[in-house]
This record gives sequence, structure tokens and C-alpha cells, in this order.
Amino acid sequence: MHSHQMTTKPYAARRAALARQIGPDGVAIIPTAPERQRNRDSDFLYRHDSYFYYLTGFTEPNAWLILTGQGQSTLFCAPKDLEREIWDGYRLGPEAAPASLGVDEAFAVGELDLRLPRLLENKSAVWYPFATHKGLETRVDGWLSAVRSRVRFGALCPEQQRDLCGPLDEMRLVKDAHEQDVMRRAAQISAEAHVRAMQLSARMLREGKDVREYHLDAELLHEFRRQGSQYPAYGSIVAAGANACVLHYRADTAPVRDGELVLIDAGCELDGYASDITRTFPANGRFSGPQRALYDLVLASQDAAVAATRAGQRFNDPHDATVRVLAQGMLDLGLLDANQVGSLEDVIEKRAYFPFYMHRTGHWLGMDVHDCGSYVEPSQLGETSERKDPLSNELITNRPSRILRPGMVLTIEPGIYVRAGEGVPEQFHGIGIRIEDDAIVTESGCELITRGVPVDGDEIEALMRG
Ligand SMILES: [Mn+2]
Repeated sequence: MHSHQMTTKPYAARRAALARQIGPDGVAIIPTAPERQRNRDSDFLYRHDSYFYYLTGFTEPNAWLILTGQGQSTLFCAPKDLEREIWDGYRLGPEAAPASLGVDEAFAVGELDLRLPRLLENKSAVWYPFATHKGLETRVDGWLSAVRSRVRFGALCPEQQRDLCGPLDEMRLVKDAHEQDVMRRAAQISAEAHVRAMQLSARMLREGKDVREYHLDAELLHEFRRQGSQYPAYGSIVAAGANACVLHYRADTAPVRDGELVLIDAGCELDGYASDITRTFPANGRFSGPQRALYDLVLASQDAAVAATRAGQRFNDPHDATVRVLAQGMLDLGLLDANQVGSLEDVIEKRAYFPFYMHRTGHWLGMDVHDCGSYVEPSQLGETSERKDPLSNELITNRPSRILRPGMVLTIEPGIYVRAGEGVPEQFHGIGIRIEDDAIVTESGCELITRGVPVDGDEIEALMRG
């Protein structure tokens, strides 16, 4: 896709860092993703494996990276085949791979079974991603038994199998300069796509047209592709009116009505990296009073979360900050009745806000939209405490949540979802709002990389005016 023009430096640096972690007697096996059939002889659009791409920058299917703890890298890839390339497209091929990708050597993927046992010989541990590739364990078994059949000639067979996800997830959690740069560009493209979708909605309504969710979805896609993004990073949510209260709603055929809100949760993937933006805006470009009251509450809760996002804070801190602001707002706006639920502290303690705010305030973001990386602090794994969940009565084991470090990237996405129901003020019925931005953690705070599309209510109205 873009391997011919890429720099090999960041990938070589990551391979070297991983080699150090698996140790001189280790060897790692990293396959890319398989092609997947959609129906009959059509495949789904191909997407490489994120771990594999992280270490190679290579986007072709049918490829494997073998990395020794001494830093020797071997790539197996599809061989040049002019006839196949006429049908399926260009292949890099093993002859060109070392110069193009910076690996030490490369072979045709058909030689994998022949060569792999030799690469595993005399190593003490074989590393590969556990529970990630169907059938990989069985293939490793086969290669190990091939090594074992040679032990009487003096070969040593690895005695340990280790999960490569451990060290790789930790590495991927902190984004290097190259990754941050790609993520900033992905975020900017997505922001511009959101601006266009907002403007299209207002314009079509002004022109008296029949606006559907798919019109706005098409506008997003157009801008993603126009700016070189390969595809959406996840299924775009374009939810008109009360559809916004369905958390995993997808862009469908529902009409976008004058007077209602539209919630769009969509982001492009650029060169392997995701962006993830949610904006909620009035379809016609003007908030009603109740819409604006809830909108400003969610925005205030996001401000609080942003203020709680910096190196040294914990992953849960932005969520706790969000909940405090949202819970107070629910009391103030009459969504919660203090006579029934008690004080702010009671609302937080008993999770009484849950019917209107039922998800977490963020997640790691990277190559995968819900990116890898542990949410608990590795240095405090043993510090457990137990509490009873006030809603389910389940006993939950808590561990201290992750301490944020510069270069970690997370989303900050509070929301409020008001379904019609008894005791719920009617003016808020069917309103669903979420505001989501992507943040790179810095020493002193965080860098919001998605503010190319505004969040302020007045600014959104201004950009939607004709
Ligand atoms: Mn998200």
C-alpha cells in the first residue's frame, strides 16, 4: 500500500527493542492477518495484523516475521509471480524485501515449514502472540517437533513458549514520534470529515431535501478517502434523533429531521493508525434549549476529564472527573431527583447516574481503535482491593489503574443518553449526546489532536450557518 515509499527506521528500532526484551536465547514468530472470505470468491478488504505491521511496516498478506533475540530478522512473504500479480496486484517479493523493509533476509512464504525449525534450533524460548491467530499454536507444535527430531544430531529444542503480546502491548501503549505524527494526521482528516458532515446536514435541510443518515456517512467516507485514508477505522455511527441512545448504532436509512440532534462517531484509519471522534450537533444548525443544556453539561464533563489527563495521573482519573460533573448536572437538571437518590456523593457511590451514562470515558487508541495495553498499573498488580458493585452486587477485584505516561494516546468521550421513561423530564426524551476527542498524554497535560472540528456549541452553530 505504501511500503515502497516508507522509511524503515522506526520499524528497525522497534524490532531491536523487542529483541532486547525476548533475550538473546529467544525467538519470536509474528504472522500477519489472513485474508478473509466475504462470500464465494470475494474477500473482505484486506487489513494487515497490527503487531506485524508495527514491526515491519509491510501491508501484504501471506507474510511472517521471525525475529531472534540477537536482533536477526527474517521475513517470509509471497514470491514474485507475474501471472498472480496481474490478478491480485503487485508483490514486493523476497528479493526486494531486505532493501525495502530493512530486514536481514527474506524467503518465499512456501519455505516457512522448511526453514522455521532451523530458526528455532538452539533457542530456549519461542515467543508468539497467544490467542490471536487461529491455528498458530498447532503450527508452532509442528515446528517444535521438527526441531525435536533433530536433537540426536545435537540440536537443542526451545523449552518455553511465551506470549509475545505481553512485551508488544507494552511497547505499543507508548507511541513513538513516528506514530504520533501519523495519528495527528489521521485525526485532522477525521476532524475535517466531521465538519463537512455537519455542514451538509444543515445545507440539505435548508434546501428542503430529504436527509438520511447515509448521506452524512457518505460525506465522511468521501473526505476520508479524498485525503488518502485507506478506510474507516471502525463502523461509522451516524445516529439521528433518538437513535443516538443506541450505543452501537450504525449509519442507516433513518431520516435526519429538522429540530433533532445527530450523533456521529467516526474516524478514519491512516497508514495503519486509527482516529476516533464523536460530535453531536443540531441537524439544522441550531440547538434547542434542552438540547443545549445537556450538550453543555457533557462538554463541561469533558473539560474536567481533559484537565485530569496528564502524565502521573491514572487512567481512571478522567472518568472519575467526568462522572462527578455529569452526576451533579443530572441533579441540577432534574434527571435525578435528590429526594430519591440523595446527595452527589450518594449518586456517585451508588452509581445512580448509570441509566444515563453507562460507558467508560475512554480507551487506548492506536493501530487498533480499542488499542492494546493493560489498564492496570503493572508495578502494582498485587495491590488488590475488593468492593461490591452497587448495581449488580457482584464482588469486584480492583487493581490500581494505569499511571499515564507521555506518549500514551487515549480517547476522552463522556456522554449522556436519555431514553423516554417515567420520572424523566419530557424535554430531554430521546436526546443522546457524546463528545469524543483523542489525546496524546504529555508531561504537563495532554494534546487534543482532534480539535480541527470544534466542540463549543456556539462554534458548531457558526460553522453550520450558510
Ligand atoms: Mn471511542
